[in-house]
Amino acid sequence: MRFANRSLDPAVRKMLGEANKDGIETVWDRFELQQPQCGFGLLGICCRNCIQGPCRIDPFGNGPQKGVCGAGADLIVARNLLRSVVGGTAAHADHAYEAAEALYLAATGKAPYEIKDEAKLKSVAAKLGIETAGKDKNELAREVAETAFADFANHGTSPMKWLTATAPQERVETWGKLGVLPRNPDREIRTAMHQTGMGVDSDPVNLILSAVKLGLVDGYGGLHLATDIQDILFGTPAPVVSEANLGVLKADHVNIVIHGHVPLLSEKIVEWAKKLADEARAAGASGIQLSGICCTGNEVLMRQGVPVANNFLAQELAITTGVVDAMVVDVQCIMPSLADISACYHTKLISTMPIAKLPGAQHIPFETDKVDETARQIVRTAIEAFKNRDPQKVNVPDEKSRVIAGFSVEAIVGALSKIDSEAPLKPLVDNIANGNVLGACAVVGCNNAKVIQDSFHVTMVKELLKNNVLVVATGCAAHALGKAGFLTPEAAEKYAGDTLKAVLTAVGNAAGLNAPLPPVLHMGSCVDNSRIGDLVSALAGYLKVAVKDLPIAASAPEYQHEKAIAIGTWAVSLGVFTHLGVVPPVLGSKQVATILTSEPVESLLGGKFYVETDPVKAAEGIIAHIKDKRAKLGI
Ligand code: BF8
Ligand code: SF4
Repeated sequence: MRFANRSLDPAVRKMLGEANKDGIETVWDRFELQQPQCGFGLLGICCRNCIQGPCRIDPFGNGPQKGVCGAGADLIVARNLLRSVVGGTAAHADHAYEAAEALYLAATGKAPYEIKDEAKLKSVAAKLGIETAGKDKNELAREVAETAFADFANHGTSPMKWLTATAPQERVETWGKLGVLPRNPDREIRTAMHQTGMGVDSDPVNLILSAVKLGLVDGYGGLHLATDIQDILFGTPAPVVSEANLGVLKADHVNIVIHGHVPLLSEKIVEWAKKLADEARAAGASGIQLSGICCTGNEVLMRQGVPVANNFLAQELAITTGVVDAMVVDVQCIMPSLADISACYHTKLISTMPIAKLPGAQHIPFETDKVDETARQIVRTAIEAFKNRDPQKVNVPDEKSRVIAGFSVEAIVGALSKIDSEAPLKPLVDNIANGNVLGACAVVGCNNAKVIQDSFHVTMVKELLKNNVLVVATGCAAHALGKAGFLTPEAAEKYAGDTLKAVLTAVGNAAGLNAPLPPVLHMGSCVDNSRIGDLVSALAGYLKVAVKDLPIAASAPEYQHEKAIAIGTWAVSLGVFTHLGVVPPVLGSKQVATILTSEPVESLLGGKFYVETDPVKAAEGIIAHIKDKRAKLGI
């Protein structure tokens, strides 16, 4: 089939054929034009940190081995790595801060959000040591928001409260001994930028330790803070049935595609799309169809059941269906090319955030206190645009798959408690101990133009399931697996090994589904990797072992973003064996590559990176690791 070298997704291949005919350039065309990509960059041995450069180290040893200042390959690679982790961490910490600010404004009556999940509010407050008795939800929410602000304004030496309140005690002690406990997200980000500047730190090992520290900022000051606060504001997800792939777009509806990461505006768009359905009908549409791309898509899928249009690599192709009346973007993973593509259609591309403007887009600013007006204006703009559709350009592929999403830790524990209400984790742990479930793997992260879209996710997950490894997923990986049909009870029948299937069936029946649980549990957006961290921390706590001793792994098979590097660094720091399916730009330094993937980092942190670019071999490596951990536990 045409474009088999670009995507596994049949809808994407079809749309690529159409785009090609119409002369529309996509991410894959630009990727081809970039070949061959710079070898120095791929190895991580190019430095632009001062204006005496750029300096490049000759990887073959014949040419220069030092930059102008004397920096060698190990130093340059370590500095570049730390800057990537800083970039990813800054994105997540900024997202989390915005959520905290919205919670504060909601709690003090200055923003029109209702605090939806009082149970989560109380549990977050309790873990932070905030007295909950006798306080109304707004008072408590204000105190929780102020605790988040206090972490960002911590000028003392104590570590971030969100971290010490959330991470397993054993980890806090380990990180304390290594001297990597972060104090204040902003301060650590600032210090790491300083540390990596020209003529500051020359020690690659010290730089890698700082990367660990920034990984912890990412995990607790970014991911965890964001998830906790978004759950408080918008509700903790519970299982929800929806659909995924471009076929969710409806030719007779006003289509609004929500794209980006922060759900503060998109939650309101969901609300206003319902309120303004009559206006859409008055404009000649049958209604308003919302759908999501990237992690904002995951957020509204998990909580509202909004279907998913596609994942990262296919964002441009959504517009080429000719039925997207508005694509609304907030921050992160938004291709600048969307402006060029939407200009070929009637689609209104709407930017909303002050730090994410796109020339050619209409900017409708998101302001927390006026979010209702913003959301209403956006929905009305889409309805107006619907009238300008060109019927000649309408081409919606049929493909879509049913998905079950919404597996927060609370939802998973809820399902398990139907089997054992006293000790909900016991059935899972017992089935791991007796080998019915060999182990678990978190499959997370992006698409990357270097990998056939979704193919690594799908091939590797098939192997894992066949070998009775339970899979949890987030981010664009979850979209990929959803499109390919893995988020359904039928997938348990089709892909899971016999013993895993029996466990999924027993839990599904006990939970009242009358069907197996899906063998891949969709746990949310990329910030919701915090949920996976919580689940493994709870399992370790129940078993009274460290996370590093569990028969589990993580994998980012098709990652592209700096955020994924930051999340991976946190996962390794938590003690998780973390597979990468795309080679990170560190091979120019034997020292750095060795530290990250072998004994030194494993003995200090318990986790390590594992790089394997073949999906079947990657699954084998993950399974071997899980078996090794089982043997060490004596199970
Ligand atoms: O935060 S998985 S491509 S959308 S970075 Fe981006 Fe990667 Fe998708 Fe979500 Ni995560
Ligand atoms: Fe070159 Fe050193 Fe400047 Fe980097 S910091 S660009 S290696 S002189």
